[in-house]
Amino acid sequence: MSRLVLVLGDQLSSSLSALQAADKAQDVVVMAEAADETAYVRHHPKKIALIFAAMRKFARALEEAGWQVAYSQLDDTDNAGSIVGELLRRAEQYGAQEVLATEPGEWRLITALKYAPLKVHILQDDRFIASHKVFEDWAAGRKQLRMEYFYRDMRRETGLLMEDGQPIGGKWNFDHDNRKPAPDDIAFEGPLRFAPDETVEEVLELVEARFGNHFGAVRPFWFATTREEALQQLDHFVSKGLDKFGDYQDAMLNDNRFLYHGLVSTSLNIGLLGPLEVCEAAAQAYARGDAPINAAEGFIRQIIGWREYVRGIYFLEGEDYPSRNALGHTRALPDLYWGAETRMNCMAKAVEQTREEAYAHHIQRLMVTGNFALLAGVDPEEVHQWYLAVYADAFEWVEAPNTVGMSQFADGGIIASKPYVSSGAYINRMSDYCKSCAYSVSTKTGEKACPFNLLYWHFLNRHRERFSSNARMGNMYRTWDRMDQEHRDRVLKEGDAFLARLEAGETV
Ligand code: FAD
Ligand code: DLZ
Ligand code: SF4
Repeated sequence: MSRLVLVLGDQLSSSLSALQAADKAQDVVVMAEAADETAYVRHHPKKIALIFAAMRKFARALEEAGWQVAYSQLDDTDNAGSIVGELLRRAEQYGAQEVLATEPGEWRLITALKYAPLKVHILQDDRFIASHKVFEDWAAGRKQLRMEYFYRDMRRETGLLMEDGQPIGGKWNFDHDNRKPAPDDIAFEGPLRFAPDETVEEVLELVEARFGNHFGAVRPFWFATTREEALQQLDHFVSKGLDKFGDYQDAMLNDNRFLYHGLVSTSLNIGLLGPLEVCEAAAQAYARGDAPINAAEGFIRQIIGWREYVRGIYFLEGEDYPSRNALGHTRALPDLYWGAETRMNCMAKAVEQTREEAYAHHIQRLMVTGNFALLAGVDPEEVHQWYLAVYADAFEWVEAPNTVGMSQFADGGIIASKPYVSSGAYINRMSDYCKSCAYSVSTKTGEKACPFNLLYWHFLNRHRERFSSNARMGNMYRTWDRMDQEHRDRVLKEGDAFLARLEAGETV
């Protein structure tokens, strides 16, 4: 009797464990564009288009490789609208009773599969370097989890940038050499832009018709939607952009959205690329002398370090992780996150780019939109749902720990040892945003004062009890305490007034 083989929209890898465990001669692959999956948050239309286009092309590639594929398009009249609904429908159609599934990257879907009235075998997702067991063993008994130590184990495990058991260059981490402010000129032309073919065009029309009212522009659409395109994108970045990745990974510019970033997360996260091949490409560029160690090491650390680490935390911490709220923040997400007018140029730029590209790089996510939400005390679950909706690379296993943990400190310090908050000075140092802003970054109080300056101290003051004993934050509190009382009172009063205006929906 045939079994069903579930392939989700972010599982587009021919090495997928469910496919490996199946029998091409008799099992049926089930892939479904499911209304429920498009609706649990209001995904950016580009994200939906990316997933549907890549799913359709992957289904075709599976058929060409001899698989029988039962593919449901969103508008098919008999589409049941949910993953489990589609499995039940296909089970009846093919007389199947068992399902092979690779573990989804979201607790929501894992639970749905577990309770489905079918025998579902959930297999490990081995497209990652560290299995759940490896991560659990690593974490067991440690008082504090820190990515850096996990990363070193991953270097040893993969042998990436290692020589005779030691890190190449004599250090594990070259971050000290990275994080330079934005340069005047960017030599990298940015990512390759793939023109829509017939399949993509069909999907774009569907997405425009069904999700045109979601936040975000569906066109121009140029993401890689096949493994071949993803490999071209990777090769383009490694040969032309990687050399300066380390230097400028934290820089931000008004007129350059991609700087020296790889744009590989969309392909990695839907399975078109694997983490090891991406890292090996970077390690080879270093070996050839095409990229310095600070760039290759920095890039590889993001993937075998951060990417694996946040996944480990998501599964270790359990289902309630995305709704944690250690700081008790309750403010509603301000409308400016959905494009309402704002006078803060950094926020306007980050949101505008998010709307147009479904992409913002790490520092825009962390130190602009994330920083503002944290300083303003926005409910972290609302922040989480925003990030999950608006970025094309957002799947809960990677988005939630980055948002809830790293960016909002809502997990109480599991991912980050201190909150990522900064005043406007950091944004000014790393970008040219402040030069064209209605606020003045060097002004601390008054009408022109940069809101990040006011809210930074407001945040520290209102969370004093929790953070003043944090060794990494003592300096900040000492600086605050040295300011004269009158100034501090004024900052807090103006901070309150700013938050009241934000709450009232005024343009800030
Ligand atoms: P590059 O800057 O070129 O980096 C290379 C690769 O490293 C990325 O493709 C990505 O796979 C990996 N990487 C880098 N940083 C991280 C990280 N912190 N966690 C996991 N992988 C990382 N990344 C996602 O893939 N999906 C998300 O939903 C997501 N949400 C985020 C939310 C917040 C609040 C923050 C602060 C970060 C988030 N990140 C997320 C991490 C990071 O911003 C993106 O991975 C990166 O911007 C993707 O662009 P890129 O491919 O050009 O990356
Ligand atoms: C994000 C997403 C969207 C928008 N649509 C689909 C879909 O129609 N079918 C599907 O199989 N997967 C989709 N996904 C991805 C899932 O919602 C989910 O985030 C991942 O499978 C979790 O690993
Ligand atoms: Fe952002 Fe403040 Fe700079 Fe304006 S002055 S761009 S609000 S950091």
